[in-house]
Amino acid sequence: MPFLSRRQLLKSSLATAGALSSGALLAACSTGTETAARSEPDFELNPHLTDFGILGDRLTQGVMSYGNSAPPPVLVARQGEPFFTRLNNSLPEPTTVHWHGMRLPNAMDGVPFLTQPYVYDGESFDYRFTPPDAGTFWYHPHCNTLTQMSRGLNGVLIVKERDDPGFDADIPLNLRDWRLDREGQFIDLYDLRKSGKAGTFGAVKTANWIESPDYTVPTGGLIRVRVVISDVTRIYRLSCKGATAKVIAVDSHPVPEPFDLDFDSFGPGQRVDLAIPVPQEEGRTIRLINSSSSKPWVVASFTASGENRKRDTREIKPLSANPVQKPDLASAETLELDFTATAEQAPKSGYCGTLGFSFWAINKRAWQGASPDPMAPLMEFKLGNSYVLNIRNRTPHTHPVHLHGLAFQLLQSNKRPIRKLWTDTALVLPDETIQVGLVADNPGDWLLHCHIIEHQKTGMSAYARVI
Ligand SMILES: [Cu+2]
Repeated sequence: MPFLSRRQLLKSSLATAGALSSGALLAACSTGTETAARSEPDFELNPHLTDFGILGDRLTQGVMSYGNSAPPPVLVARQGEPFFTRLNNSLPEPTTVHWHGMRLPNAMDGVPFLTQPYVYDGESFDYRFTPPDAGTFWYHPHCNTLTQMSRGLNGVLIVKERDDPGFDADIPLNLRDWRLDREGQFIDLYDLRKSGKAGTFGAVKTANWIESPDYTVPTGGLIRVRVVISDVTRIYRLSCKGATAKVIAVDSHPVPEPFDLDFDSFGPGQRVDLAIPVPQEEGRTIRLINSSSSKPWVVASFTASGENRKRDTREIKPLSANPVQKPDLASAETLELDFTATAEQAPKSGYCGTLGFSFWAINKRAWQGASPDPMAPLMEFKLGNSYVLNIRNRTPHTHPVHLHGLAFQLLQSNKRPIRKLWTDTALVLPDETIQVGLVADNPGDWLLHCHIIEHQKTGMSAYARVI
């Protein structure tokens, strides 16, 4: 896999600094001031190669994890309080950390060549930001992404609300597949023919690196389950048996009125927070089920145990909204984004884990998402202005369309009724046009890409500049 040498990088990092808007640098500086007094990180992430028993005692070799152990740690931050994580790279290749869904200073966004240089083996990088929003987020590399994520580098980040919403248990579920053979060893991480279609799926399906784990939860309690779809390909269609699960947040943002989980679809990169009333009888089990493939399976289950907490389902209330600015639709400029297939071709330059082909494009441009000479931005937003984007999927496959650094609101679809939720990742169906609105309130260069990583890495990537 080709990577830039340090010498090549010196040239490109100057270009990166030039590409950053002065606003982005200002934002980065202000974060530094806020946290200047804090020299000790809240967390250290040490990406490294290890062996791990995903299939029990058949140790999988060449797994990547972030902690001193595996799976990657669940990081916890607090809304409105400085958060500081140090990345110490112990992999034999460069990496970075992207904080998915986080509205943060551009220099902390973790995209090589666009927002920061590579972090090589033996080097460290400090990520400092203050999360404005509470909710469920996640973190992953944006360098050699398909390999590093497929081998294990994707973890959950919880930003706690200022006021405790009062659940009896809080369970993160990191959902992902593994491309393993029966002996538990990695097979080819993708099949190029599938990259030009829905993407390549893994055979071993896990939650928190366990196949169908069962968690003990308080009898009669109210539990919060934070589902994170960290898989590189799979779209989930979730339902719950044994209890009525209420959706209380999607993609970190609380929903105005909790609604029943009813075979709702969530794509790679997306999160859904569920409030689930546990049965009042000890030993009863709740099952979270995925039905997006021909054979549905239990993603995870929860078994009631201990004294009856006798919580009332009417205690499930909307969470406090995050402080997101609503777009002014009357003054908003409308931009068109066409997601299409493209003529198959090899990219001009191949860095940072390119798959060596282009199959996809946004507005007729195919980009691998990371190269020493970034293409011009796909669109420029004026800082503080409102925009409407018509995201048009002209392909026969569903695409989870992710925008870094900014939250946007789903407005309408030409195919189906949709909830006007706030998000960072819109799941756009074949032949669907989803209209979204946003305020460009965060300066910098923000990546826009499909979160099916094979699509991202074969052309379905671009970036927006807020200046
Ligand atoms: Cu896609």
